Amino acid sequence: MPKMLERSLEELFRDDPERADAVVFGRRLVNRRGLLGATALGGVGAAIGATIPFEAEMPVGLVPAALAQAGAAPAGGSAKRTSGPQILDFPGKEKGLVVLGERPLVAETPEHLLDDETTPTAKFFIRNNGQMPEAATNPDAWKLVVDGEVDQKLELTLGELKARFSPRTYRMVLECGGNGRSAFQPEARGNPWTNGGAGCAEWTGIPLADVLKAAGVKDSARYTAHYGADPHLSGDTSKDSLSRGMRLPKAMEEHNLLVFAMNGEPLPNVHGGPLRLLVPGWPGSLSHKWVTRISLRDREHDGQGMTGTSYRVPTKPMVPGGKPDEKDFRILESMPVRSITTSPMNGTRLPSGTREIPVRGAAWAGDLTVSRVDLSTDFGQTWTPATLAPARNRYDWNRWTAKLSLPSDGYFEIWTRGTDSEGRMQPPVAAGWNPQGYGGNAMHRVAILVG
Ligand SMILES: Nc1nc2c(c(=O)[nH]1)N[C@H]1C(S)=C(S)[C@@H](COP(=O)(O)O)O[C@H]1N2
Ligand SMILES: [Mo]
Repeated sequence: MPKMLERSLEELFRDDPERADAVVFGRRLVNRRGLLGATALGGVGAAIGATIPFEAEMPVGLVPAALAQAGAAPAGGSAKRTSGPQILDFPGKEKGLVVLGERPLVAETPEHLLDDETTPTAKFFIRNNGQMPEAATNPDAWKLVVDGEVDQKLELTLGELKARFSPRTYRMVLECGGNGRSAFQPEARGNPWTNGGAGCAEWTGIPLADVLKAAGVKDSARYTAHYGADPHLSGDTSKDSLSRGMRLPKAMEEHNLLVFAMNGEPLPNVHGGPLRLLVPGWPGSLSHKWVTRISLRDREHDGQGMTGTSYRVPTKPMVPGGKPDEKDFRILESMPVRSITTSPMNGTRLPSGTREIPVRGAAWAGDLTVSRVDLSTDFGQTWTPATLAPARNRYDWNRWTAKLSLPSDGYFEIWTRGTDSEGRMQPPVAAGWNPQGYGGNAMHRVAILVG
């Protein structure tokens, strides 16, 4: 259908969901509530071009996934966007990543490109806050300083790090704190990620804890502070483009690595090479790229990205779109559970008569583990469990598979819902609105058309 109509429907759903529902699902409203004539814009047929076998189960006000995410178009109805998605053109990156911002460079991986067991570097999302530094000509000469609340300040080159400590390799999810943001209504401030601000690669590096222990962690140490070589966007050398930190107990976990290789290759510049931190489970912003200094502090860090509403979420529900009271905010730590369908792709058309469909995807849950993934094709009335492949190590994702049956031809949505090891499930819509849209983990919905 034409882009203009998609846009206006999206806007209508946002501004007046009841009326939008009446426009798109006019026929259902006639049957159930007698509100509208059956001719309202031709109802379902005009909007989607198919019957909806489970139309009666469709929640009022739901934007059909086929309209909200038509093709590879980003979800969330960002009114700023008038044309289709901008596809990233960057050396070493596959075509298909979607640019969310050019300065600084930010690009996400649409869900269907996260279909590999291990996310190839060519498909891995990019998130910069500042300017990208020049690629290092002599990686082993890269310098890291460890100072602050330590017995002995350390200054190590990457070469020395590799020689002095034993590297580990883990497959771990790296996820931006704002992943899922585009599902918030009203729109939250920041890059409008769908679910593509995440990837799961094999990271090789030196455990941060080993290096901190070598420096000698003082009793007074409470928090880390991370610094890197990327200049602030403004060029102002007195400002950091980012400087975040974490509580000491998290910092001492064995999976935090000072990474120098990604998927078996030297860490590329765009991902923070030659040296970055990888702190799994918590917002990606802790995984400092081009890392030059890690300082231990005797109090919560107050660097760029630690204050105000940055990487913070409300401790009590706030009115969506309302004014934040910063005293009711806490630092976002573990990321929430998320499951994505990586095949079929949103908008897939299947031959008439298809009654069974293989579905696969991935799920992860911050510091926790995934206890189950369930799928629905009838707008959440009934659920089918997926089979989870085991995680290789802590912080790995679980790949999952399922077979779903379809009762007839028509328009369906595949909904996937992850449950974490504490029993928390993904909500159908983004819950817990906050000004910068963190923690949005609405269920992933994929539209398919049979026939
Ligand atoms: N030095 C530095 N490190 C950084 C950033 C940055 O802008 N500068 N962005 C952070 C954010 S917000 C995320 S989500 C991840 C993204 O890592 P990637 O670009 O390798 O995917 O890097 C983090 N590390
Ligand atoms: Mo991020």
